[in-house]
Amino acid sequence: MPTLTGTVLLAQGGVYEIETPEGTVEASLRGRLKREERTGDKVVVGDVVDLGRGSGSGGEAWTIERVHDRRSVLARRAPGKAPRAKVIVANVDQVLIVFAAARPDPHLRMLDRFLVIAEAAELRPLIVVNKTDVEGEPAARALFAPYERAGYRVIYTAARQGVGVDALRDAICGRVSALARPSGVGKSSLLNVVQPGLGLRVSAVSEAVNKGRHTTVSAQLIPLECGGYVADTPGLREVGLWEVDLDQLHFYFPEFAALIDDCRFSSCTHIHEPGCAVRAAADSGELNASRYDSYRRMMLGEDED
Ligand SMILES: Nc1nc2c(ncn2[C@@H]2O[C@H](COP(=O)(O)OP(=O)(O)OP(=O)(O)O)[C@@H](O)[C@H]2O)c(=O)[nH]1
Ligand SMILES: [Mg+2]
Ligand SMILES: [Zn+2]
Repeated sequence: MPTLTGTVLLAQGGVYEIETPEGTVEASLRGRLKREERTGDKVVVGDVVDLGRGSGSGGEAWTIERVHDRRSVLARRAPGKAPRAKVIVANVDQVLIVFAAARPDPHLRMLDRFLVIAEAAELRPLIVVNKTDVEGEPAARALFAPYERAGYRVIYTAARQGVGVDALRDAICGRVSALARPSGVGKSSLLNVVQPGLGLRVSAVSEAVNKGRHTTVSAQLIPLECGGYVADTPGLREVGLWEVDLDQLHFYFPEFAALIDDCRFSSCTHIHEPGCAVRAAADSGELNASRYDSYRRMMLGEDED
């Protein structure tokens, strides 16, 4: 019965834009699926769906008949009293975390939070450091060295000069990458050089920073000519840490792994216990102090900003 299978690129006001082998089509939810919809995340960006022809107001129209099982999700907390997940993007392979080396200065606390969100969702994080031309690549590399030491892959780019673009292209082609980034880091500029012809609007940095919000309004999947998609989800900042089990938090800081077995207590939270190997390593400089501080703030709930 399904005549076409495709990937949801955009979901807005009950209309879904779907990329299919026959081009991009618009579809609505079939009546039955619509009635099942409770949380607004029955069909989200990134979903693979089967389409059928149904009768719409203007005659024949595409309707979404079935949603394929999701292999991964990024969810945020739904508004309301009871904690409930609202899926914002489905079928993500990796989280592409973009910061600028300068202008705006990287907010490392936010980077650490994005990394924990990715780790908790079991999605591979990839860090992109753009605008390395501003203060030079060595300065950028020094700033992000703790992340490379922790085992994360960091790609250094300068969108204006086209530096690092091949490495970025290799890392995102053929995969679904969810973007996590503050405003004004050069996301649109980078994607425009990764894929000439995309024509994303580039904003003046001062304007973006002053407004304090993203220029991109709704979640959307950007198809790459080389295969794969980039999911630009302005809501990723709101994904937050609500779903992260604090007992597990130390596992989401990979460079802690070699240390925690040496803590005196197996239940060590690495905050106040005597004989804590993690704190000792932070004190001696073996562990990056800023990373440890991020951990401590998340544990103590001091991380809201
Ligand atoms: N020096 C330098 N400036 C850059 C680079 N990439 C982007 N910019 C500038 O940074 C500003 C913001 O670039 P955008 O590409 O619009 O950034 P964005 O992350 O898409 O911004 P929003 O969508 O507003 O959040 C623009 O003035 C760009 O010209 C870079 O590699 N080096
Ligand atoms: Mg932009
Ligand atoms: Zn400890």
